[in-house]
Amino acid sequence: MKKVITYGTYDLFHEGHANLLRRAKALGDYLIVGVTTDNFDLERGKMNTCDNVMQRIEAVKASGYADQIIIEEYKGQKIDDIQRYGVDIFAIGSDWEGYFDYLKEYCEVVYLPRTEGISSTQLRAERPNVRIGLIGTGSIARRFVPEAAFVSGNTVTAAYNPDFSAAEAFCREFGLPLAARTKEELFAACDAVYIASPHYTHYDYAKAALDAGKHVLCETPLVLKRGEAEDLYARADRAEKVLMMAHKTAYCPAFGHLVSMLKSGVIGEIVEVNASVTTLTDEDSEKMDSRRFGGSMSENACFPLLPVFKFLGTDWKDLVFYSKMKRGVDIYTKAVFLYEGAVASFQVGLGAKSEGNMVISGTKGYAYVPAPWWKTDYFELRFEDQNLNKKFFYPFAGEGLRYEIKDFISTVLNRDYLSYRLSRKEILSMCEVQERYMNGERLFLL
Ligand code: C2G
Repeated sequence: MKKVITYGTYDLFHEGHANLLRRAKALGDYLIVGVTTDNFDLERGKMNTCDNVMQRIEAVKASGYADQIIIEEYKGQKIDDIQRYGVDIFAIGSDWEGYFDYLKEYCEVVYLPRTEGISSTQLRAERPNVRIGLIGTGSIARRFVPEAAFVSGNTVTAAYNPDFSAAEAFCREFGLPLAARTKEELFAACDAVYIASPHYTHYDYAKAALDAGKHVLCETPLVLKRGEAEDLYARADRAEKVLMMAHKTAYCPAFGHLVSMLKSGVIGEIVEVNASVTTLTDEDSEKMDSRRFGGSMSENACFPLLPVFKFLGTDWKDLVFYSKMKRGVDIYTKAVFLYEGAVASFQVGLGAKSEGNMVISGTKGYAYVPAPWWKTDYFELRFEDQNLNKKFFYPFAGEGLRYEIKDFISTVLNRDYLSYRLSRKEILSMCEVQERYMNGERLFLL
């Protein structure tokens, strides 16, 4: 019996895929089809698949050509599969011509003609598209536009800045069609906004956008008061629009895996979380301006608050802040949370530097995430018996914003899609911590 194997993503299964499978099957008697997992696609930079792995497997099955379906989850797996299943022929579309010649050592390699005029990319482009308007054209917006291009189902159509010339220059540089003169003009040109303006302006912009019926993706911190966040969520619910905080760590693959792994008990009961984020900043920067609610807490605290809440919850018993001030802003703050049976702390700084790592301690071992932990592709689990230590690697492509953008677009397009990476409760608690800090509750000055 001649065994043939072929691989693919098979997103939005189409005639080209069916032709390929038919031709592959005709090369032998038994066809094995490898379907890539969502994680493997993320790893090889495919951010734009619309169907998940189960839907893609179902589509291959429904074609009727596959005698066996397997999943492809790691680089180099093809060599293992060919040997494990005793494969005679590896077949793939001619768009890969030459690329898989290294498999000739293990079996025959056949490049089959590709069907012209149809592709998943083309089908994805015909699907509903979310038009995004940018509010604010600073450094984070500059990173957002190229990152959004990796995610299907969106187009950045316009940008607004109260300083119109800045918006114009930005649109020219990034090839955006419209520099809006007013918020209203921006709203008219988009379905969703990405708010990347200074944080003291977030509430007003988010409110205006939601009331205009736009979905909102807002940079951290969402707002600095719990009541304001509650009000924004009420508006989002009334308008049936998505309100999401753009917290890149919450959506990046490594952090998600770390959360699920530790929740499964691998380091035992968690007794302490400590994380630090310091970014030395020019004293004259807006981020250090007391009139604009600048400072280390408002700029950076949303990052370490994420692991604190993910691992210990939002039900803390006590919270104390220690701050070093300069010109009316905190240049360095340490916060300590007391929980039932655990403690958490974090350090944030704009005017003092510290090691930016994260350690989560448990009764059986600890997790260590090296600096900068908030955009990590790697973490370690460490134990008393060092032979048990393990290192884990996950993709963190580019600036890492593409992961949150992907979740935002999926949530907007598939209203039943539940983004579980960062809950409303956690976001409200982040705002509450900011508010307590601004009110000087349990704050000690150094
Ligand atoms: N294909 C085709 N004609 C098209 C489109 C795709 O013949 N118009 C073929 C591709 O050449 C490939 C298969 O259909 O053999 C699956 O294509 P994709 O889903 O795009 O998967 P791909 O990214 O090519 O992954 O490990 C995965 C493999 O490397 C292939």
